[in-house]
Amino acid sequence: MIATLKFTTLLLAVVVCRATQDYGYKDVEEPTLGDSQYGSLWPLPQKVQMSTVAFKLSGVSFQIVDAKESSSGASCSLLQNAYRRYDEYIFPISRMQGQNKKKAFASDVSELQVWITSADSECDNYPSVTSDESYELSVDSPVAVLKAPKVWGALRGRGHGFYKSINRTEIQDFPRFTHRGLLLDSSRHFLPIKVILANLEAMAWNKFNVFHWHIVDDPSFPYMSRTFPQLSQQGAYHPYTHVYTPSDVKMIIEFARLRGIRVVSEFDTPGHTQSWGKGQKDLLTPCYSGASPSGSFGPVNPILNTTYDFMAMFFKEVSTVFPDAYIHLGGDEVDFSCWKSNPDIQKFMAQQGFGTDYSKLESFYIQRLLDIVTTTNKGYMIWQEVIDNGVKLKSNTVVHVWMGNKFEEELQKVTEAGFTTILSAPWYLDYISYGQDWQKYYKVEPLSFNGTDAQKKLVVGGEACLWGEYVDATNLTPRLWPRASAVGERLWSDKDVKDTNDAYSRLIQHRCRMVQRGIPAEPLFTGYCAHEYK
Ligand code: CP6
Repeated sequence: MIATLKFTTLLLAVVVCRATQDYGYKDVEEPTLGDSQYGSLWPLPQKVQMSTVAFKLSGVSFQIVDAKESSSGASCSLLQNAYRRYDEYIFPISRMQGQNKKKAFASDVSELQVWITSADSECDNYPSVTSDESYELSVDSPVAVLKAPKVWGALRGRGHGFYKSINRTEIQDFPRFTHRGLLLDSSRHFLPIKVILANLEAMAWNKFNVFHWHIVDDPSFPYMSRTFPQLSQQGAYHPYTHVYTPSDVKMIIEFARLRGIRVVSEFDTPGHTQSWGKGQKDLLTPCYSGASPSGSFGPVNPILNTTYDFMAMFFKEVSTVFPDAYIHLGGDEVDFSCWKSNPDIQKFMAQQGFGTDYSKLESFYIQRLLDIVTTTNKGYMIWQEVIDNGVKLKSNTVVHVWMGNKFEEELQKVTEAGFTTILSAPWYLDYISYGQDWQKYYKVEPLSFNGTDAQKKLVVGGEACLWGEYVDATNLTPRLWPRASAVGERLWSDKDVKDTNDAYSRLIQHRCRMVQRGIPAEPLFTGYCAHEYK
């Protein structure tokens, strides 16, 4: 799998990139480039002590091993898998070709010992909201030690500066926010599995831990359902090539698990469902033009019992296919015009005493859907409109704040009502502009709203979103990276880590590292990467 990630087979010893400091004139705001005392660390750990004493990793003998005291070892395929990945990143092809037969020097780091300290390493679990991702890394000669209570921390600790040369370092690290997500949209354009996997890998390098899979939407339905195969047969862009089969989905979930990443699927209703209607008769509301049906369809039809029968069966399947404790149920951007045009809906509104308030009808639908999903023992996430419309929610519901205007007020409101929340409003990476917009994402402070400490604790993180209207396999990866890295550091590192000049220096190097490892991350500005050669 990793082999497919390597478009580059570059082999230079140093991983330091420098941009030229003399730009002539500046037409964009430009941070000044100096060397960060933290080298290329990204995202910045909570606590770092780095000395100027540098060690080499001894080429032949360097290895990652289980510490003797570790509660997890050879039988933990998650760890062994991670060792192999990092070994390949550090020594791209020299090992395979049997080169690098140099003898180890006394000053070398010859071993990284990985020590899982808690009795239950959670090796075979899925990552969850409560997973402990903390770790301590001590780099010394001749051995470096990575200590973590659980395997999740060990995964986060790798990826740090294990390059061919490394300073003596002590790191104690843990995330500021527990939910650090990335939304990808596989409906506006089909995203090949390869692209999804490559970006899961890049997510892990940036310490993201949630893949929010906005899998279906209006334009296409690529999820292959066992219970309702006609949904993708009729609703996908292509019934065989542009679908995710059950085994594809399994593979993506396992690939993510091995990197400590949760997969939260979103099946957005009652809006954004045009593609569902192709394979499921009577699911959508027929729109009327005057007294007769116009032939077009609106949101899910909330007044038919068959709708709820379908949803119960569908979400029962989804709850078994996706192991995560949460399902994202959408609930955003419901267009009322079709409901308003339909005489049966009008009659139902009158019977229920909803008057002409269609948000009451929307709430009626969502309420029933939530009750259905509750019977599958899953928690749910929903877009902010659902709470704005006054739907009653289970106390463990995660409210997803996405509307750009006044997100601080929304966070205040949602947390005042006692709900857990995550933020996306400032992080739409599908929007592009000239210049260094990563700084704009970087400068966001999620807790800048008015609220008590208890309210602030309810903000568990955020998600960078890459909506797919203008994105497919050709441009997804460079559009995401390194811009999403800015969000990654904001969600992982301490709130006081906000020096954009220091970030700029580290991010340039981090971006070069991603490029060297085969992720075509776009440049931040003029400059070059040291691993480039003619
Ligand atoms: N698709 C879906 C989208 C958006 C939403 N839902 C969206 C639209 C505009 C902005 C941000 C997001 N493209 N299904 C809303 C959550 Cl600015």
